[in-house]
Amino acid sequence: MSRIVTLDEFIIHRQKDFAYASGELTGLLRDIGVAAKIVNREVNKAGLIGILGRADSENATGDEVQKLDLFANDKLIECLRNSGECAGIASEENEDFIPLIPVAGKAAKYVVIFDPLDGSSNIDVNVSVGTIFGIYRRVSPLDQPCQKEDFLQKGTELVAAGYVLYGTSTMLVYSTGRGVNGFTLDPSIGEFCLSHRDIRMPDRGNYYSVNQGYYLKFDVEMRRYIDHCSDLNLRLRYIGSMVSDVHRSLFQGGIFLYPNTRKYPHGKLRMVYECNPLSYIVEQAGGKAITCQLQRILDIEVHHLHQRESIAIGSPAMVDEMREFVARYSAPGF
Ligand code: P6P
Repeated sequence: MSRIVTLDEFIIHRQKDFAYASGELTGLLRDIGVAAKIVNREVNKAGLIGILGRADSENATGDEVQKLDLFANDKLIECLRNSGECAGIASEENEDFIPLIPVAGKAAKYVVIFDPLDGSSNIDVNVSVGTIFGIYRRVSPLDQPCQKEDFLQKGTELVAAGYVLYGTSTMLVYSTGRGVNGFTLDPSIGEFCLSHRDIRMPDRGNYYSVNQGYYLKFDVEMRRYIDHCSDLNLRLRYIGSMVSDVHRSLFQGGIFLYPNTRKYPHGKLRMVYECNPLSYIVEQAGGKAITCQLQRILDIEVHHLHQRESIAIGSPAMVDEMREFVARYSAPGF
């Protein structure tokens, strides 16, 4: 049996990958790990302590906010505020970004974006949800409060991204640009332990993931590709939590689609704290992530915090095949 490698130990060991690393990113990743453990504790007993149910509010993008969303948001902000390595935060739950006061006068180099609890409509029915995060190096002057442009960088500028999946077990999966590694929380010792080293996404899989209920609202080329998946007898799996559906594809192969519709002409999912961080991880694991208009997600210019985009993300051979369908059926005459 191989020895336990904790997340902290792994992060510190991997710091040597960065020639000029001085520990800030290491500290930030460890702080996010702590916040994940705190959120996990509440997610796992949400049904017991009355934090299920709606908080009677809507978030920045109009989704109904569940109490656990607010709890997760508050805990992540609290951990990052005290970190000393984070200059500011942008969250799905907050309309604008949140500049953080320097701790002990130290000018933090990084900003953090997150969706504190993705898929929160699943909370009340005990289906998996997740936290998605990304870390950018600031582009604004370090001796001033962070600015909006720090958060509107392209996905290619991410220095790290990851997610925590609160499922049958709690896993933290992250990348700092040198591959993807997964850590499973061992509640008996309260540590995330290395469980999936150097994750590689299968070239293709037997699953496709899309909200079939919107089928008639998709463009014809997307309907043709979805028909093709059905013709191949692929299995439809759709959890209603992007991080859960992408996590399955990461391990078993597959493709997740959220095409544009009349209700969401640019797609529903948010670039900053859903599409970019998950696309960063998927590409690091050998997968692909493009819009339904065939642009690479990570190359897209981001103009506002809650910018939406269509997405097709997953196994490279399946994303390539979807690209061919879109190119073929979106040509004039179809
Ligand atoms: P729909 C959750 O609200 C989310 O942002 C993603 O996690 C999920 O994949 C999608 O929206 C579900 O949206 O319209 O299918 O309910």
